Amino acid sequence: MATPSKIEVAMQNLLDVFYLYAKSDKCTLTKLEMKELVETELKQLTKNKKNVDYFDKLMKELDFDGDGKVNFEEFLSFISGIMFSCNEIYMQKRQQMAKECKK
Ligand SMILES: [Ca+2]
Repeated sequence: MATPSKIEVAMQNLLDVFYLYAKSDKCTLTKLEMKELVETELKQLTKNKKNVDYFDKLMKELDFDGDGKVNFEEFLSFISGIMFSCNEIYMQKRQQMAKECKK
């Protein structure tokens, strides 16, 4: 069996994390499960956003179909948003490193 690529590993990890926390019905995250996932798996990115209002707002933003839970598609939308923010920070750091190399 071929060694999975980095992106295949990343995709598998996203699936594993989502279903690890989807405990109640095995296919969606309740607000409490989403809160647990964010606080455990994304603690560096959300360390200042642990209040209840943040999760209420987050759930409303993510719950596109209005069922009160986060399905995998909604979860990926959340991850995409975080990835866009990470990319901006990553690009700024790369530009800064490039400037420092030229000195
Ligand atoms: Ca939903």
